[in-house]
Amino acid sequence: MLSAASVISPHDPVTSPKPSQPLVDGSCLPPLSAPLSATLVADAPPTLHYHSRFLTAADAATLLANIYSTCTSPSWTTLRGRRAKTYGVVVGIGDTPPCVRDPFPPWLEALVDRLLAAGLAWGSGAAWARPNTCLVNEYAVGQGIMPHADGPAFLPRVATVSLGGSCALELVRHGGDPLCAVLLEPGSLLVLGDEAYAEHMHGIAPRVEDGAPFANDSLLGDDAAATPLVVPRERTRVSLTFRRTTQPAVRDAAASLLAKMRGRAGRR
Ligand SMILES: O=C(O)CCC(=O)C(=O)O
Repeated sequence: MLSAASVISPHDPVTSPKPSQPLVDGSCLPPLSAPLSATLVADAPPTLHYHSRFLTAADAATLLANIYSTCTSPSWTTLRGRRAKTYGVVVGIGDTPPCVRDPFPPWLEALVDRLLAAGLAWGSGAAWARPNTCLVNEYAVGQGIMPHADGPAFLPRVATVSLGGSCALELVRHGGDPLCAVLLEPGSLLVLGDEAYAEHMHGIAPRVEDGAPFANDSLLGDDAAATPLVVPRERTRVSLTFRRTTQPAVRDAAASLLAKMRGRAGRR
Protein backbone atom coordinates (compact mmCIF):
# COMPACT_ATOMS: atom_id res chain seq x y z
CA MET A 1 0.00 0.00 0.00
CA LEU A 2 1.09 3.58 -0.50
CA SER A 3 0.92 4.22 3.21
CA ALA A 4 2.39 7.08 5.19
CA ALA A 5 4.87 4.56 6.62
CA SER A 6 6.52 4.15 3.22
CA VAL A 7 6.94 7.88 2.76
CA ILE A 8 10.38 9.44 2.87
CA SER A 9 10.90 13.13 3.47
CA PRO A 10 9.91 15.17 0.46
CA HIS A 11 12.76 15.54 -2.01
CA ASP A 12 13.30 19.15 -2.99
CA PRO A 13 15.22 19.32 -6.28
CA VAL A 14 16.47 22.79 -5.42
CA THR A 15 17.74 22.15 -1.90
CA SER A 16 18.57 18.45 -2.16
CA PRO A 17 22.23 17.49 -1.76
CA LYS A 18 24.36 17.87 -4.84
CA PRO A 19 25.27 14.51 -6.35
CA SER A 20 28.66 13.09 -5.61
CA GLN A 21 28.84 11.32 -8.95
CA PRO A 22 28.14 12.55 -12.46
CA LEU A 23 24.53 12.23 -13.55
CA VAL A 24 25.35 10.74 -16.92
CA ASP A 25 28.43 8.57 -17.21
CA GLY A 26 29.09 9.76 -20.74
CA SER A 27 27.44 6.90 -22.58
CA CYS A 28 24.27 5.70 -20.93
CA LEU A 29 21.82 6.01 -18.07
CA PRO A 30 21.92 3.35 -15.34
CA PRO A 31 20.48 0.07 -16.63
CA LEU A 32 17.03 -0.89 -15.41
CA SER A 33 17.20 -3.65 -12.84
CA ALA A 34 14.75 -6.40 -11.92
CA PRO A 35 11.81 -6.72 -11.95
CA LEU A 36 11.44 -3.96 -14.56
CA SER A 37 14.30 -5.27 -16.71
CA ALA A 38 12.12 -8.32 -17.48
CA THR A 39 9.36 -6.26 -19.07
CA LEU A 40 10.94 -5.31 -22.40
CA VAL A 41 8.51 -4.64 -25.25
CA ALA A 42 10.30 -6.61 -27.96
CA ASP A 43 8.33 -5.34 -30.95
CA ALA A 44 9.14 -1.67 -30.41
CA PRO A 45 12.12 0.58 -30.98
CA PRO A 46 14.57 0.37 -28.09
CA THR A 47 13.72 0.94 -25.39
CA LEU A 48 10.20 0.44 -24.04
CA HIS A 49 9.39 -1.45 -20.84
CA TYR A 50 5.81 -2.24 -19.86
CA HIS A 51 4.68 -3.50 -16.45
CA SER A 52 0.93 -4.18 -16.56
CA ARG A 53 0.34 -4.58 -12.82
CA PHE A 54 2.57 -1.93 -11.35
CA LEU A 55 -0.20 -0.77 -8.98
CA THR A 56 -3.04 -2.65 -7.38
CA ALA A 57 -6.55 -1.35 -8.03
CA ALA A 58 -6.68 -0.11 -4.41
CA ASP A 59 -3.41 1.83 -4.73
CA ALA A 60 -4.52 3.27 -8.07
CA ALA A 61 -7.75 4.48 -6.43
CA THR A 62 -5.80 6.05 -3.54
CA LEU A 63 -3.55 7.87 -5.99
CA LEU A 64 -6.49 9.20 -7.96
CA ALA A 65 -8.09 10.45 -4.73
CA ASN A 66 -4.83 12.22 -3.82
CA ILE A 67 -4.55 13.83 -7.23
CA TYR A 68 -8.10 15.17 -7.11
CA SER A 69 -8.08 16.14 -3.44
CA THR A 70 -5.11 18.45 -4.00
CA CYS A 71 -6.50 19.98 -7.13
CA THR A 72 -5.94 23.53 -5.90
CA SER A 73 -2.21 23.03 -5.35
CA PRO A 74 -1.19 22.96 -8.07
CA SER A 75 -4.37 23.73 -9.96
CA TRP A 76 -5.15 22.19 -13.32
CA THR A 77 -4.22 24.01 -16.49
CA THR A 78 -6.56 23.43 -19.39
CA LEU A 79 -4.62 22.63 -22.55
CA ARG A 80 -5.78 21.69 -26.00
CA GLY A 81 -7.46 18.33 -25.54
CA ARG A 82 -6.56 17.68 -21.87
CA ARG A 83 -5.93 19.14 -18.39
CA ALA A 84 -2.52 19.01 -16.73
CA LYS A 85 -0.59 20.01 -13.63
CA THR A 86 3.07 19.76 -12.68
CA TYR A 87 4.67 18.70 -9.40
CA GLY A 88 8.37 19.45 -8.94
CA VAL A 89 10.45 21.31 -11.49
CA VAL A 90 8.61 23.38 -14.07
CA VAL A 91 10.83 23.80 -17.11
CA GLY A 92 11.27 27.43 -18.11
CA ILE A 93 10.38 28.55 -21.59
CA GLY A 94 13.14 30.41 -23.46
CA ASP A 95 15.48 32.09 -20.97
CA THR A 96 13.14 31.61 -17.99
CA PRO A 97 14.97 29.43 -15.45
CA PRO A 98 13.36 26.23 -14.19
CA CYS A 99 11.54 26.58 -10.87
CA VAL A 100 9.66 24.51 -8.31
CA ARG A 101 6.21 25.86 -7.46
CA ASP A 102 4.72 22.69 -6.00
CA PRO A 103 7.19 20.17 -4.53
CA PHE A 104 6.31 16.48 -4.68
CA PRO A 105 3.84 15.77 -1.86
CA PRO A 106 4.59 12.74 0.37
CA TRP A 107 2.16 10.49 -1.52
CA LEU A 108 4.02 11.24 -4.77
CA GLU A 109 7.39 10.57 -3.10
CA ALA A 110 5.94 7.21 -2.04
CA LEU A 111 5.14 6.46 -5.67
CA VAL A 112 8.70 7.43 -6.66
CA ASP A 113 9.94 4.97 -4.02
CA ARG A 114 7.89 2.34 -5.83
CA LEU A 115 9.46 3.25 -9.18
CA LEU A 116 12.94 2.88 -7.73
CA ALA A 117 12.01 -0.39 -6.02
CA ALA A 118 10.80 -1.66 -9.43
CA GLY A 119 14.30 -1.17 -10.84
CA LEU A 120 14.18 2.34 -12.28
CA ALA A 121 16.73 5.15 -11.82
CA TRP A 122 17.60 8.28 -13.75
CA GLY A 123 21.20 8.77 -12.63
CA SER A 124 23.93 7.40 -10.44
CA GLY A 125 23.91 8.13 -6.73
CA ALA A 126 20.99 8.66 -4.39
CA ALA A 127 20.37 12.30 -5.27
CA TRP A 128 20.22 11.74 -9.02
CA ALA A 129 18.31 8.48 -9.06
CA ARG A 130 14.95 10.17 -8.51
CA PRO A 131 12.84 12.04 -11.03
CA ASN A 132 12.43 15.72 -10.18
CA THR A 133 9.31 16.55 -12.17
CA CYS A 134 5.94 14.87 -12.59
CA LEU A 135 3.36 15.95 -15.14
CA VAL A 136 -0.17 14.79 -14.38
CA ASN A 137 -2.37 14.67 -17.49
CA GLU A 138 -6.11 14.10 -17.44
CA TYR A 139 -7.84 12.98 -20.63
CA ALA A 140 -11.59 12.70 -21.01
CA VAL A 141 -12.76 9.88 -23.29
CA GLY A 142 -11.93 10.96 -26.84
CA GLN A 143 -9.08 13.31 -25.87
CA GLY A 144 -5.37 12.83 -26.54
CA ILE A 145 -2.01 14.50 -26.96
CA MET A 146 -0.38 15.39 -30.29
CA PRO A 147 2.71 13.41 -31.31
CA HIS A 148 5.67 15.19 -29.78
CA ALA A 149 9.23 14.62 -28.56
CA ASP A 150 10.17 15.58 -25.00
CA GLY A 151 13.57 16.93 -26.08
CA PRO A 152 16.84 17.78 -24.33
CA ALA A 153 15.31 19.52 -21.32
CA PHE A 154 15.02 16.02 -19.80
CA LEU A 155 17.20 12.96 -19.50
CA PRO A 156 16.13 10.43 -22.14
CA ARG A 157 14.12 8.24 -19.78
CA VAL A 158 10.40 8.79 -19.00
CA ALA A 159 8.15 6.74 -16.72
CA THR A 160 4.37 6.92 -17.04
CA VAL A 161 1.90 5.47 -14.54
CA SER A 162 -1.65 5.16 -15.91
CA LEU A 163 -4.84 5.45 -13.83
CA GLY A 164 -8.56 5.34 -14.64
CA GLY A 165 -9.12 4.42 -18.27
CA SER A 166 -6.88 2.79 -20.86
CA CYS A 167 -5.56 4.17 -24.15
CA ALA A 168 -2.94 3.41 -26.79
CA LEU A 169 0.26 5.45 -26.90
CA GLU A 170 1.62 5.60 -30.43
CA LEU A 171 5.23 5.93 -31.47
CA VAL A 172 5.59 7.95 -34.63
CA ARG A 173 8.62 8.77 -36.80
CA HIS A 174 9.53 12.42 -37.20
CA GLY A 175 7.71 13.04 -40.45
CA GLY A 176 4.58 11.28 -39.31
CA ASP A 177 4.93 7.55 -40.17
CA PRO A 178 3.42 5.39 -37.41
CA LEU A 179 5.82 2.86 -35.85
CA CYS A 180 3.83 0.97 -33.24
CA ALA A 181 1.28 1.35 -30.46
CA VAL A 182 1.38 0.22 -26.84
CA LEU A 183 -1.81 -0.27 -24.84
CA LEU A 184 -1.58 1.50 -21.48
CA GLU A 185 -3.83 -0.23 -18.95
CA PRO A 186 -4.91 1.33 -15.66
CA GLY A 187 -2.35 0.54 -12.95
CA SER A 188 0.42 0.01 -15.52
CA LEU A 189 3.90 1.51 -15.81
CA LEU A 190 5.53 2.37 -19.12
CA VAL A 191 9.21 3.32 -19.29
CA LEU A 192 10.29 4.92 -22.54
CA GLY A 193 13.90 5.81 -23.22
CA ASP A 194 17.01 5.65 -25.36
CA GLU A 195 16.26 5.58 -29.10
CA ALA A 196 12.48 5.56 -28.55
CA TYR A 197 12.96 8.85 -26.68
CA ALA A 198 15.68 10.42 -28.80
CA GLU A 199 14.63 9.36 -32.26
CA HIS A 200 10.84 9.20 -32.30
CA MET A 201 7.75 11.10 -31.24
CA HIS A 202 4.94 9.74 -29.08
CA GLY A 203 1.29 10.74 -28.82
CA ILE A 204 -2.25 9.62 -28.04
CA ALA A 205 -4.83 9.95 -30.80
CA PRO A 206 -8.06 11.75 -29.84
CA ARG A 207 -10.49 8.87 -30.31
CA VAL A 208 -12.90 6.70 -28.35
CA GLU A 209 -11.35 3.27 -28.99
CA ASP A 210 -7.96 1.80 -29.86
CA GLY A 211 -7.37 -1.03 -32.32
CA ALA A 212 -4.80 -3.86 -32.25
CA PRO A 213 -2.02 -4.64 -32.92
CA PHE A 214 -0.38 -3.58 -29.67
CA ALA A 215 3.39 -4.06 -29.47
CA ASN A 216 3.05 -5.01 -25.80
CA ASP A 217 0.40 -7.71 -26.43
CA SER A 218 2.36 -10.41 -24.64
CA LEU A 219 2.84 -8.21 -21.57
CA LEU A 220 -0.78 -7.12 -21.09
CA GLY A 221 -2.48 -7.85 -17.78
CA ASP A 222 -5.08 -10.03 -19.42
CA ASP A 223 -3.93 -12.90 -21.49
CA ALA A 224 -2.87 -11.49 -24.87
CA ALA A 225 -5.25 -14.01 -26.46
CA ALA A 226 -8.09 -12.48 -24.44
CA THR A 227 -7.32 -8.88 -25.40
CA PRO A 228 -10.02 -7.69 -27.79
CA LEU A 229 -8.99 -6.36 -31.19
CA VAL A 230 -10.66 -3.09 -30.34
CA VAL A 231 -10.35 -1.65 -26.83
CA PRO A 232 -12.92 1.04 -26.02
CA ARG A 233 -11.84 4.01 -23.93
CA GLU A 234 -14.52 3.86 -21.28
CA ARG A 235 -13.27 6.19 -18.56
CA THR A 236 -11.32 9.38 -17.98
CA ARG A 237 -7.62 8.54 -17.96
CA VAL A 238 -5.10 10.18 -15.63
CA SER A 239 -1.40 9.68 -16.25
CA LEU A 240 1.61 10.62 -14.15
CA THR A 241 4.72 11.15 -16.24
CA PHE A 242 8.00 11.29 -14.34
CA ARG A 243 11.13 12.86 -15.77
CA ARG A 244 14.47 14.23 -14.63
CA THR A 245 15.40 17.64 -15.95
CA THR A 246 18.87 18.23 -17.31
CA GLN A 247 20.37 21.12 -15.39
CA PRO A 248 22.88 23.47 -17.02
CA ALA A 249 25.91 21.59 -15.67
CA VAL A 250 24.81 18.31 -17.22
CA ARG A 251 22.86 19.57 -20.20
CA ASP A 252 25.84 19.23 -22.54
CA ALA A 253 26.42 15.62 -21.47
CA ALA A 254 22.74 14.82 -22.05
CA ALA A 255 22.75 16.58 -25.43
CA SER A 256 25.79 14.58 -26.53
CA LEU A 257 24.13 11.38 -25.28
CA LEU A 258 21.08 12.19 -27.42
CA ALA A 259 23.34 12.94 -30.40
CA LYS A 260 25.12 9.57 -29.96
CA MET A 261 21.76 7.79 -29.86
CA ARG A 262 20.65 9.58 -33.01
CA GLY A 263 23.93 8.54 -34.66
CA ARG A 264 23.41 4.91 -33.65
CA ALA A 265 19.81 4.94 -34.91
CA GLY A 266 20.87 6.57 -38.19
CA ARG A 267 23.43 3.82 -38.84
CA ARG A 268 20.87 1.01 -38.56
O1 LIG B 1 -0.39 10.56 -20.90
C1 LIG B 1 0.53 9.93 -21.38
O2 LIG B 1 0.62 8.70 -21.27
C2 LIG B 1 1.59 10.61 -22.21
C3 LIG B 1 1.96 11.96 -21.70
C4 LIG B 1 3.01 12.63 -22.53
O3 LIG B 1 3.43 12.17 -23.55
C5 LIG B 1 3.55 13.90 -22.09
O4 LIG B 1 3.05 14.47 -21.12
O5 LIG B 1 4.52 14.38 -22.72
